Amino acid sequence: MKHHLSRKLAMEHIAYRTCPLCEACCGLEIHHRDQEIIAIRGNPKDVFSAGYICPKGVSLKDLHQDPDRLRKPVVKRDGKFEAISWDEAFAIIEQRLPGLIAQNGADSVACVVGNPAAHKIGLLLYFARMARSLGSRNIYSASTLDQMPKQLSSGLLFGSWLSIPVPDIERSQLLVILGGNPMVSNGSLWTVPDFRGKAKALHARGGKIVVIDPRRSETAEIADAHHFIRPGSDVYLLLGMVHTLFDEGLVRLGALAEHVHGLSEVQTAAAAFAPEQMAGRCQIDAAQIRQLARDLAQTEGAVLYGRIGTCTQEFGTLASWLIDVMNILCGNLDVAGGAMFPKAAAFAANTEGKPGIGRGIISGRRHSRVANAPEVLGELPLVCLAEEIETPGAGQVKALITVASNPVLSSPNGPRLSNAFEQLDFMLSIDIYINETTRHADLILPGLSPLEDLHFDVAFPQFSYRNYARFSAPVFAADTSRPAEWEILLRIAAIIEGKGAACDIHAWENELIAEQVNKVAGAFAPAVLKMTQHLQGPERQIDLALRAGPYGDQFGQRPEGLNLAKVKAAQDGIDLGPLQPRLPELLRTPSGKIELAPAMLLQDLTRVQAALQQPMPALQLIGRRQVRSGNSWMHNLPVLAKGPFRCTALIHPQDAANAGLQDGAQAKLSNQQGELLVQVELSDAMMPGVISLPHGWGHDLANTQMQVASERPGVNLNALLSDQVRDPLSGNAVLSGVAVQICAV
Ligand SMILES: Nc1nc2c(c(=O)[nH]1)N[C@H]1C(S)=C(S)[C@@H](COP(=O)(O)OP(=O)(O)OC[C@H]3O[C@@H](n4cnc5c(=O)[nH]c(N)nc54)[C@H](O)[C@@H]3O)O[C@H]1N2
Ligand SMILES: Nc1nc2c(c(=O)[nH]1)N[C@H]1C(S)=C(S)[C@@H](COP(=O)(O)OP(=O)(O)OC[C@H]3O[C@@H](n4cnc5c(=O)[nH]c(N)nc54)[C@H](O)[C@@H]3O)O[C@H]1N2
Ligand code: SF4
Ligand SMILES: [Mo]
Repeated sequence: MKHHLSRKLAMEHIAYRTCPLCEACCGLEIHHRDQEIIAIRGNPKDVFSAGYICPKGVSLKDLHQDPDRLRKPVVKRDGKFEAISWDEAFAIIEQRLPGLIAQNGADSVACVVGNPAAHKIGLLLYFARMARSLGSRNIYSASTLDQMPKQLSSGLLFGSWLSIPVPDIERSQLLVILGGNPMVSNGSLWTVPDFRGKAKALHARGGKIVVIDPRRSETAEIADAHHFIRPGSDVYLLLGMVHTLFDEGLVRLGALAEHVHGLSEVQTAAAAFAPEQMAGRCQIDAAQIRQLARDLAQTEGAVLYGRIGTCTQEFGTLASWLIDVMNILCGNLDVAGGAMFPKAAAFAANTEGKPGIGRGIISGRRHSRVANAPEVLGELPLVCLAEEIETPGAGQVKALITVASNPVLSSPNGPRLSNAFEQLDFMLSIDIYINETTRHADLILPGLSPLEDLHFDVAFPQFSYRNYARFSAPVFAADTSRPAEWEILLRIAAIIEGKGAACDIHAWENELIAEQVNKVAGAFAPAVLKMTQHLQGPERQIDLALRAGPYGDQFGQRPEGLNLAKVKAAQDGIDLGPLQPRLPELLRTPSGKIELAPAMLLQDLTRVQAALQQPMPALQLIGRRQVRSGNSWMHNLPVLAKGPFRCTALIHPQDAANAGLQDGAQAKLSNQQGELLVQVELSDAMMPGVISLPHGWGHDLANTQMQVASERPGVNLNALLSDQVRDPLSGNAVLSGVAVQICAV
């Protein structure tokens, strides 16, 4: 009997769970026996990802079990971290933070939020809540290392920050990829699980893929054509293509004609940038530039997709803008097979308010104290953080809260940030590791394992190749003494607002929700609140957003519509169909038009004119993503860390020969910013004159607790990048195309 019972207890279960480790948002099966994970697989019945999984998805097991992952708050005493209780931890925050704010003002506390927050609803929604309570101008995030240029250009064109069109890949016949490598990254600002499978299907129906990249990337390997481009020069290529469309009479706005403002301004602006003048700058033949433009204009179902390579450069906002300009001028926006706008089931600004018109976006409402950099989307550029800590005077940053971010490795001039963090009066990190950044903290508060947390994607359904809704419940129950991350952030907010560390945050949250609902629901508010009162935290937010959303049950007025209970019940997700045309309904610009020629962008072209006169560096450095890696923090997971050493510098054999370097040699990679000792790997996939090194490495710093990662630390690419250059419009860092030298050691 006893034997029988234990076998029954140990039965294998399958839990369904969205992977939070990259933008592909794959639906996974977690096979487990009690607390033991037996296997992690792609869920073949998932309506969105249909069974796809990559090695990182499998690594969720290692992450869940990682002995280095923090389970308890740790406080630094005499230079060493010690585990403490949650009550003690919040008491420390209450002792330190409000006093600092009272003495030095809210701006003296900076917050940095990192990439994993985009994948965790508790962090995403409640970081915003905490930042609101704080009211500091010093809010920073990984967005200014990544996609801020695209958000700014989209905001200017379409009126909201996340109205970013994505390739309708299931119907495209020509996909041109500029500065993205979805075969490795699994897509970005484009949620497209199993890119390889979708590319295969595109080829099977006679379609073509063209990749433009300084490296013959893994995506270029499966493409029909690949063109090298000089790093940082996309703006020249794009201006040459836009010029060609006007020059050769290829502009056709189609159904968009009546919704576009500023066509003639764009024509006038592009006149000065003929492909014949641009070719030398981007190192793509003028004839090739013209042909690319013709192909995009003359193919039914063509789309130009640009990603991080086009953002992390000095002209990031211009390049991001020109990609949309190309799609619009070619008649490829908002049509099947072209660039289309998803319609998310919840949380999308472009489904809220009056359709077709809005307030648009504003930037520059505040400026950073030292560099006078404009605020964009409520943030300042992350490259400005170190100087804000170091520079004395009113408004100096004296305390820091990091939330799921590792800027010492992920931001330019990481070593300077590392030193600056040592000057802080107080540093609090909400993080799961003691790593290169959090080792500087006075206190670290760990979140739950993803498998102990619920999951609902807030942002990615706004960039998905298909519309869908999906929710994952926690796979494992968390230790009841541990708060979820939303509760951690809300409690910190309560402390900042003077409600005390012992505040009943659940009651407070009910008040906050009531305020929010009263504002939008008017007379219906009491009914809406009643319908959702059994839920709390993120679950209540999701239910409210789904019900009010474009497919929602409208709190009972459309009974067939979505709500949280229905989405929860669908373990494989709910398919909401292929992308549909959304113009002009999606627009939220004050004019109700697509603003094709925003003044801020036209003015910035003078900077391009000036740059045309600048010399071009002989050797430039770019980054590289890798399948078994996720920015800076997954190198501690054994299943990903195994295999060959990956933090190598790829260099073209000719450049290697010029520097007297052989495959596998150690070399000094340097510039005015610093120097790194790197292992060289010869590769004819590199454009001559370009070296590629992955980012997120350099795990050899003292006092971290990441055993596996520290065994093969690699080097920190960002030690060679300057924090003094950025795209001035978006504040985005320049991560690509930096001048370097290389020599043998
Ligand atoms: N040179 C160069 N630099 C780059 C890039 C590049 O291409 N080249 N890419 C940039 C880009 S696109 C990005 S997005 C940034 C990313 O840079 P960051 O935003 O700094 O993100 P990560 O490096 O992913 O570090 C994630 C942090 O979150 C913690 N963490 C992980 N999971 C959780 C969790 O569940 N809860 C909490 N609280 N913490 C967690 C990790 O321990 C780690 O400290 O890097 C940028 N840096
Ligand atoms: N396995 C894995 N997946 C990831 C991540 C990871 O670290 N590992 N990180 C995630 C994150 S945070 C993000 S933001 C996404 C990013 O997703 P992607 O944008 O697809 O990122 P990358 O793979 O870095 O691809 C950028 C490409 O641009 C090229 N490039 C570099 N400089 C230039 C340039 O100046 N012009 C042009 N045209 N091309 C250039 C590079 O050679 C590279 O092939 O990936 C996400 N997915
Ligand atoms: S592709 Fe991204 S979402 Fe899918 S399993 Fe891999 S890491 Fe997870
Ligand atoms: Mo990113």
